[in-house]
Parts: sequence; C-alpha cells; structure tokens
Amino acid sequence: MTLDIERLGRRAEAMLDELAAISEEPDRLTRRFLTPEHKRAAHLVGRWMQEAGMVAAEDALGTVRGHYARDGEPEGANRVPRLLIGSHIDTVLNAGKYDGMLGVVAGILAVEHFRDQNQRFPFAVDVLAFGDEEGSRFPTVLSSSAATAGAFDTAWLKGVDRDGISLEKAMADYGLDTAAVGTAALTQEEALAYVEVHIEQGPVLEHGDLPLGVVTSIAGQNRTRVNVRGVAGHAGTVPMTLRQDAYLAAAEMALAAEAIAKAHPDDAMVATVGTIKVMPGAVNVIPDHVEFVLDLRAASDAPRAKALKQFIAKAEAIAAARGCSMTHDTYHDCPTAACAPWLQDGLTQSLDSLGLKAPKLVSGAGHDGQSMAKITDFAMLFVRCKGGISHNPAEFATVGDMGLAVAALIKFVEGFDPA
Ligand code: HGY
Ligand code: MN
Ligand code: MN
Ligand code: MN
Repeated sequence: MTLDIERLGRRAEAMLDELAAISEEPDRLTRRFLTPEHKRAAHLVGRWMQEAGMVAAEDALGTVRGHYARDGEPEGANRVPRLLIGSHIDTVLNAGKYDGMLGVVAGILAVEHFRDQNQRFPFAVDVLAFGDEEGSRFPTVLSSSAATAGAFDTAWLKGVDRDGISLEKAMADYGLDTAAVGTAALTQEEALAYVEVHIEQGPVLEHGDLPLGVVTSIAGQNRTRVNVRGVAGHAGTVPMTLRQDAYLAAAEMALAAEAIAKAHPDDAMVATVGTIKVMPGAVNVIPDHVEFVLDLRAASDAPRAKALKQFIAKAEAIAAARGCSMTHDTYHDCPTAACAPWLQDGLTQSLDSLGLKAPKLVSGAGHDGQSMAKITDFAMLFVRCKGGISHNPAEFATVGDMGLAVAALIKFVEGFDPA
C-alpha cells in the first residue's frame, strides 16, 4: 500500500510539539536526565507506545520500552528476539525539538502503521526512548543505552550534577532501583539489530538537496574535565606580571585545543569547550580555580588519542608558565562506531523503494548507537535539517522529510531479515 507521507510527517510534527512543551525552563527547551520533566516526557511517550499497539514499560535506567510482539508471540514471553528502534528524549540546554525525539516518534509511528495494517513479523519490534544520551546533567554520556547494552559502569552512580545531586540519588528520587541496573541489559540473542532515525545535525544533506542519508559510522569522542588552580587576588592591586590567573591559563588551554584540532582537517577533528566554571566568581577577584570540559572528536580514533595527549602536555606547560597547576580526567571516551554494512544495505533498499537516493555520510555527532554497538549491529538514517543547525532552538526538519523518514523506517522493517 502507498504510504501517506504528508500525514506521517504531520503526525510526527504534532508529537514533537507536544514533547517540546515539556521543559525545565519556561522560555526554552531543556529536559535533562531524571528530572520531573524527563518523567513527564517518558509518561507521554509510554502512552503513545500503548496507543500504537505496544506494551510499554520503563527499565531500571528509566528508558521507556515499547514492545510490539512478533507473529504468534505467546502472552508474557520474554527474551524474544527483537529489532530495536530508538533514540533519546533528553536534550541539551536550550535545545531544538528534533534531536533525539524524532527517532522515538518515528519508531512509534512505524509500529502504529504495522498495527493498523495488522502486520506482524517473525521478530518482535521494540521502540526505545533513552533518557541520558546528551550527558547534559551528570558526567556520564549514553548511560541509559549503555545499561541496555549491559555496559553500565556503577562508578557513574557517584557522578554529581551542577547542584551536587548524585546520579544515585536522582535515580532513587525518580523511583528507580540502583541495585537493579543490571536488569536493563538485553542479551545478544534478544537484540537482532538497532536502527535509529536522527536529524543529520550537519549541512551535507541540505547541501546535496537530499531528504535522507545512510550513516556509515559515528565519530569517536572524548570528554576531559580540566581543573586549573591559580592564586586569587585583588583585581585592582595585583600587577599583571605577578598574577597566577587560573582563568587566563584556561583560556590559553582552550586556544591550544583549537590549534590542535585545526592542525587535523583531514581527520575532521573538532575541539570544543562548552562548559566552564570560573571561581570564586566575583568581578573583582582574580580567579584561582577554573573547571572546564574539553569535547574532542575525530573521524578515527588514533589521531584523536594522540591529539588528547598533545593537549594535556600543552596544558601542563601553560599552567607551569603561569604559576598555575592543572589536573585532568577523561570521564568519557567512546570509540568510532561503524554501522553494519548489511543494515546500511537494508536502509539503502528502503530508500530505493521510495525512489530516493541513498547518500552515505559519517556522523560527527555521537548517538546511542555507540552504546548499542556493544551488543548488536546498528545503523542510522539521517534526516536533512535546515542549515545543519542543531543543539539550538533554530533546529528544523520539514514535515515532508520527516514523513519520508517514517516511510523509510517502515520499509526497512518490512524488509528486515535477521537471518
Ligand atoms: O554530543 C553529541 O554528539 C550528541 O549530541 N550527544
Ligand atoms: Mn541526538
Ligand atoms: Mn506496511
Ligand atoms: Mn544532541
């Protein structure tokens, strides 16, 4: 049957608008892991899953899982092999409404189509709404999909957010049992494959005037927290030559990171300092303590590891030259993850069946597929986004492109053969 692309796209748009209204902040979209707003969004997604014909449940990390039974699946069967479709419902600060949420909504709309068509498959289909992909609250990244892949590190429970609340306490407050984290893990037998629909968050598809693309790999990334210590002093009395200004040392380190990344254009290397705390934080006090996080990425892992070593050596030299000291810890290091060729072929065939080209592209952004790669093969379908803008309220995808993405996902599942 022909799919109503416009209707699918409009449905997606309406669901994204409903989700975008659930925010920690009145004037912009921010929804961090395990906040009351996360719970409200999780309940809404769980309700949509039920309405689409799935059994919805929440796992030990708060991931909402919708289960669409396979053909002839006995009531209450567990460990059923399933195709996993998912993405995340947490956001960065001042986020757009598509990053993550589109992949969850696309999965729900695809299953709703199967239910309406009375379509069942020889495998189950699970739609997963992960709650901690961005790492915008705790010093963890991809923690909920890591738990699904059986790779949750209990040391993460001790990490604290900007208010000093630990992940452990936040999970308890959310109603989760931290001792049950292991129950979130799927077995390899259960996880047939993982596929994610996501906005590209870059300009390639728009530049090529293409609505959808097939991802070949996700660039590896590391996040390194750097603490710089200097000497506090009076802003009016300490001569510039006698200062041990932790902020200026940190600023020079950030510029050093920029120079290192710029020296690796062929590795698509990027370096970003997106968070910085300047202490004690008074206008007229020379900062004696600065904490910042360096986000470093590249298309392959060796140059990224080498660049991090280079940065640390440079940062230590800058600290010494300024009479400061520095400590560093890399709390997230995620290798480049390759999308499985057989799943890329499946997505390419689904685009072909819609008369669409299937361009291949690398993802500079990280995704839950990097966790899921630990337990199963994964692939991603990218959706064109306006100006390649993301992590920004100006993020935008058209109804038409979103409708095509849902249609391509439907075709992919219908053609999926895990054998
Ligand atoms: O940071 C990333 O690449 C992703 O948006 N979490
Ligand atoms: Mn995302
Ligand atoms: Mn169909
Ligand atoms: Mn993101």
